[in-house]
Amino acid sequence: MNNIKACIFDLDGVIVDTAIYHYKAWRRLANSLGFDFSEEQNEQLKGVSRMRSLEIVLEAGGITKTDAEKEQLAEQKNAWYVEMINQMTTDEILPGAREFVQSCRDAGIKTALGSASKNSMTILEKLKIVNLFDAIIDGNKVTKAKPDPEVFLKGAEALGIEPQYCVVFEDAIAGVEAAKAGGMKAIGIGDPKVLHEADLVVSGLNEMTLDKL
Ligand code: B16
Ligand code: MG
Repeated sequence: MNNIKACIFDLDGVIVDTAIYHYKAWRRLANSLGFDFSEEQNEQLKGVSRMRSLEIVLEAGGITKTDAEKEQLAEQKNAWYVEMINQMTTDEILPGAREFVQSCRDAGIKTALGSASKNSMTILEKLKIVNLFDAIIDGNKVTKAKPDPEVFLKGAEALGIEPQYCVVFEDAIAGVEAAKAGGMKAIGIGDPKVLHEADLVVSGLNEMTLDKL
């Protein structure tokens, strides 16, 4: 992976783990509609956009809703989710995340956030790490969800670095695919068997060092 000039980080599952809060909010929504939603089913929602997540939850309950109803349900889930992330503290940054992003910056490598979440800014503020990123591209700035490369291409553009010099850190299969589709390198965070399309897989940013780039 020579010549890396920029690192683009996914948020949920890479810098912080908000999956538990997403799960609690989706489960509460499912319960309010009369069915349960398991932690196992929740796995399918990682890295997936809010509306697509809602569709998966409704499918699990065998429920159909109109578009207007879906908007309302997604809004309700988000309100519950936001209530929880507003309580987050700096302790919730994943091990090694702050240190690795900072080491990239110290080495002159540009850094960006590339997340599907429309709540990225709130989370970064709670963790007090807004300033770790030269560019922040989140769910409010993109129209196409991963595996479409839009979020990462916009990140590269904002940094002024061509895709071939960028590496993306991702915990979701769709995110690794998005990086590859954008002509970038991908480092998976998680299980190598799941993220087999990645150029390298580590268990967390605490395992990353600049010489692995
Ligand atoms: P929101 P990432 C993703 O974040 C989450 O993994 C996914 O579970 C969530 O549905 C999505 O953001 C949208 O989040 O409802 O807050 O806009 O992994 O792309 O950082
Ligand atoms: Mg993720």
